[in-house]
Amino acid sequence: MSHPAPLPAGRTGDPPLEATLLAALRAAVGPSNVLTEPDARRGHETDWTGVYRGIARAVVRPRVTAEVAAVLRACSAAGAPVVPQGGNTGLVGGSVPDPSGRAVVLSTGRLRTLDPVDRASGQVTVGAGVSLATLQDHARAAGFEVPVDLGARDSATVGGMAATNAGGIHVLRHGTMRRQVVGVEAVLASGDVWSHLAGLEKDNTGYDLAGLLCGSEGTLAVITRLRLRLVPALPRRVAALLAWPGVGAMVDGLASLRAEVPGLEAAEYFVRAGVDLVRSVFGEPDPFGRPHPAYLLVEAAGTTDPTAELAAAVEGLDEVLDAAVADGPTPRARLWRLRELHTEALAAVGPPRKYDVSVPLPGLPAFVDAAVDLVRSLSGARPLVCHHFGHLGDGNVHLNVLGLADAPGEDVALVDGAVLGLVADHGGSISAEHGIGRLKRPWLHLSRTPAELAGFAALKGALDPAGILNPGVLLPG
Ligand code: FAD
Ligand code: 2HG
Ligand code: ZN
Repeated sequence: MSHPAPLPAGRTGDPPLEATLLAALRAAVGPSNVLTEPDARRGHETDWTGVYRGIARAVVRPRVTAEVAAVLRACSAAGAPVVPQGGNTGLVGGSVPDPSGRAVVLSTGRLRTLDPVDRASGQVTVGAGVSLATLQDHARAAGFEVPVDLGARDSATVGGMAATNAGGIHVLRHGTMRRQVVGVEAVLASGDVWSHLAGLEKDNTGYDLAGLLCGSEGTLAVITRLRLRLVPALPRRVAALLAWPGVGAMVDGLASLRAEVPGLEAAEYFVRAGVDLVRSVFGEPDPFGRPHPAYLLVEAAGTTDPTAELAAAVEGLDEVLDAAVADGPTPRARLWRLRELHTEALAAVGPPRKYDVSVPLPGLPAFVDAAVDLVRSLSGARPLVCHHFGHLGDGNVHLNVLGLADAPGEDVALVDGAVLGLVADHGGSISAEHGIGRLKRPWLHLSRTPAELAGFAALKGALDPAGILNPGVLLPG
């Protein structure tokens, strides 16, 4: 049996209340699923980037919805904050506790039910803790595909993806996670359960609670199950890496590709500095015999082979400097590694400061130039370097600034304010797909009006009046 860890300094602790809470949590999920030992908690206390580190009072691992409800009732009674956590791959610090040692981490890893795919509706009901990769295998075995895909697929959970309204590499074809969610089961701070999983395509019976929870980042309820839309698996696919003289040329070229290749599923961009970084960290081969300023990785899929259609469209693009076509799984995966390894390569030389932003597509080339110049101009004793890459079709740029890892908080805030202010000046959003979390919480006013923020506060107050669900995340303090 595990024993309660000693209270860390600064933890509020009326011992009888602490004992009551732990006893209630153990009664809710079984003693072996209440982790209080530091070694057992550790992996749940630090986020993927390693930047956000906290202390959990306990990590609880419920297996079914009723257990989640019992955990939330116990935490509500004790006034204990609750941090819902899925695969802990989030990139904005929203999935880990703060350093106070007061919060209980509710890990969804054991909520792993996987119903058979409903072939008639093309939908599936799935537990929040199921990883994307597991769901992909399940869907493919039935001839379907999960519409959302992203690099963290082996660990990211469907609950976390809904809670962050994840985007990824297929948004241009299928939209973000919110569009795939046709039903939800979730537990409120009170322990009350919302369950609306029929997945009716037509269901005009009031507020869209499933949609409300998408992007709520664990602040309104704990998602326990989801009814998700699938799409038919397309058997034929082709990828191509296209080299360009710059980002502006790529944006123009992408407009033609979208018009001429109806099966286009992905359009991801990166630039030479990113290729150099990925090659230096992972030893990947250079995709072409010579370096190029900018690269666009496109993929098309269909019931018939889309290669000829894609090749014809590429042929008509004047500004393409080089092209590599990959129509088998292995060469395609090789091209994708160049794009998907950016995050890990940056982590290896970082940690970087991450700015996941979106801007209107026509203004994207000017925006990235301005961002790179701005960051350079903010360099102090140590130079700041701004990498950028992203989901071009969605106007989604991932700016990653290196050189701020050990900088004082006020210097980091200065760069945050300048970069995110630039985004707002370009008519963009300060969070395209990763969410607000702790990272961007002070800057939410750049993308939301006071009236909208008042609406957020009203919703939060109605659903979680004591504010126990993920305090310090998303909502301005
Ligand atoms: P966590 O990190 O555990 O949690 C994220 C947030 O959701 C937290 O606020 C948490 O409290 C809340 N939450 C988690 N589960 C629940 C639940 N069941 N109920 C209520 N709240 C919950 N993101 C993209 O959008 N597109 C990408 O292309 C992409 N690529 C990535 C590549 C890499 C290599 C990495 C490391 C991350 C990437 N991400 C991407 C970010 C991340 O994978 C997504 O945000 C993902 O949706 C997080 O899922 P998770 O299960 O890990 O959630
Ligand atoms: C991606 O698109 C992810 O690869 C991560 O959203 C982006 O590392 C990043 O900034
Ligand atoms: Zn992304």
